[in-house]
Amino acid sequence: RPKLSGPELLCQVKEKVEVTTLTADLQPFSALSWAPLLLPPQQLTSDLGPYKSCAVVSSAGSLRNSRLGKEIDSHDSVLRFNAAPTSGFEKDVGSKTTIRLINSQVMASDDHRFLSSSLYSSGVLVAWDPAPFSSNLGQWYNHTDYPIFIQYQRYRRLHPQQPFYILHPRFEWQLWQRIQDNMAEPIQKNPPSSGLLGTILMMSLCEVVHVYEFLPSRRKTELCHYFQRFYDAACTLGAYHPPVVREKN
Ligand code: NCC
Repeated sequence: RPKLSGPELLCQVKEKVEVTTLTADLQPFSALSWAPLLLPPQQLTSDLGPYKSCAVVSSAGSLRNSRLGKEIDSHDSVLRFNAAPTSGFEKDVGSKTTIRLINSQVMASDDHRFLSSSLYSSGVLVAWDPAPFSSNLGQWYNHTDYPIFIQYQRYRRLHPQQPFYILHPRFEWQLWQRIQDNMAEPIQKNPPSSGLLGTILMMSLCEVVHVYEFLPSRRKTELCHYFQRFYDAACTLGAYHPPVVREKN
């Protein structure tokens, strides 16, 4: 099977992967009492951007002592992930947060205090849940990995003014398919990481996207996250999350 070069693969992703979010008119949501009130009427891509320049800030430990904060903040739009903080780390990661992409585990776990922590209250929120491959929205709705919809409803009622989108699982699996089609051997049906989802999301909103430390640079370290004293090379190389190795390759 012909392998695509990096630039060819990026062009193919842009052409074939559609960044879609849930809207109130979709089945089964249109028939649920809460959804028309709380889900956005429009797609994220019609509400946000276009931006000239964007930064995608991975949570990698190699951002620590990078002094990239000013450069990151000079972008028109900055995307961050999960519980990654800026407070106390401004020199290295900047302070601007335009979009925060969170997985459903963050929304559901008590440790993250998702409903009350101020970490989540600035910028636009975008959430995703690892939906089963080839399930329809109704099947996924009844069997989410973590209780994304319960937490979404709670959060929206507490913060009705903050824009908050949920990625359509079709986006996860279309992106997974691009990775699979570029590999010789079959890979596990696990959705891509937040890092890759966020990068492709920004490619649909921005003219230029700069991605910080998603691919290990000369700063590579065993420190897992820039904000925690936890060391494990597997964080960067992807041993916990097998598709991460593939998406980084
Ligand atoms: O660690 P995580 O990812 O929140 O990191 C966000 C994105 O940054 C990139 N990254 C991170 C660390 C590192 N050393 N190198 C990196 O390139 C990755 O692209 C990553 O996606 C996730 O993808 O959502 C993930 O979430 C965590 C965890 O759920 C949250 O941090 C909340 O605690 C997952 N960790 C575990 O389940 C233990 C992680 O596997 C994937």
